[in-house]
Amino acid sequence: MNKSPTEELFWDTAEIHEIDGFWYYAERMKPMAAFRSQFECRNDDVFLASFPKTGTTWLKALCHTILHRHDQEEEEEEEDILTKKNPHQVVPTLEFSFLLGRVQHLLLSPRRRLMHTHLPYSYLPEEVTRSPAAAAAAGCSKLVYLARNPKDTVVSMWHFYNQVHKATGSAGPLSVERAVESFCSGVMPWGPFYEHVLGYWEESKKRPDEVLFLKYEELCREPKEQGRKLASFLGRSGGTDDDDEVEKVLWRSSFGRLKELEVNKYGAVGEQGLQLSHTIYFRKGTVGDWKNYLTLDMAQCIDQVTRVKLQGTGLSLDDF
Ligand code: PAP
Repeated sequence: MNKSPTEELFWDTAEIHEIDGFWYYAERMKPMAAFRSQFECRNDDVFLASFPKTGTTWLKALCHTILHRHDQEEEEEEEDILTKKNPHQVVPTLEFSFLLGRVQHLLLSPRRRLMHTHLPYSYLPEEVTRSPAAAAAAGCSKLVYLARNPKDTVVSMWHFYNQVHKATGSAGPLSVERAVESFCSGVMPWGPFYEHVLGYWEESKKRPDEVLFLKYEELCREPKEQGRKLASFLGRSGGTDDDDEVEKVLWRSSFGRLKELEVNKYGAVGEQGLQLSHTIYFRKGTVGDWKNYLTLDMAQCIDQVTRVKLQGTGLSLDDF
């Protein structure tokens, strides 16, 4: 069967479709469209956005902890929901489950809502992306985007999908060369990567009070500064005297802690018979792991695409 130019097979397994320059899993298109047309925004909503494998799990844990740590006075360790649920269960990715009714409780919750999306900025519901003037008049939700070094993103993604394929038996392992090729071509779910990053980057420059752009590498390099910035953006503390508070948030959300929690060691996430161990979300959690997997040629090829795509945008390779 001939495929139209707007349909492809991602890594020989999953059907993906192109809409307005971005690629999406065919099976996700209905919930995505429902999210886009039916979602009703509240002024105090917090949206997290990220390209896959750029640190979503970390961002979810951080923001949940910042926003809800004080819901219970002197919350004890065992009352921390992250000890019982994986961050993806605590902060759902809306377009995955919008039609399944799984996010109803969140959408109806009287608490400040914390949600995530992998969708590009241009696909978000209009209610979320309304113009600064309209937002200023009506109040506006907040949006936090997390970006990551493209080479580390590719490597993380390569490990992830190979594990998914192993779990589903849908395909054998894919070579890292193929992963790099597909990343650079942009033909991948939620891709192209660079346009995804730039959509949020540009918006963060236009609306810095409502859109915060964070980098995984900066979070690793200067966690306290970045943690404080995030808390302050979300309207929770951020003064220079609350170091303890920031430390607690960082510790609760840290890779080392989350990876060792029972729920993440032995729990699984699943739908339609497929069970993926939560361990899949906690591999290494470091900066620069690409050096262990990419050849010099592959790295140079990604760097070259990165330079071209980021030219004149105010972002550069050195940012990551
Ligand atoms: P997703 O798109 O499937 O939600 P996402 O969480 O964005 O995945 O990315 C997973 C990466 O974040 C993994 O990177 P790695 O493959 O290079 O190791 C994972 O290890 C890393 N990660 C998960 N939790 C944390 C954390 N608390 N701190 C730092 N990195 C983390």
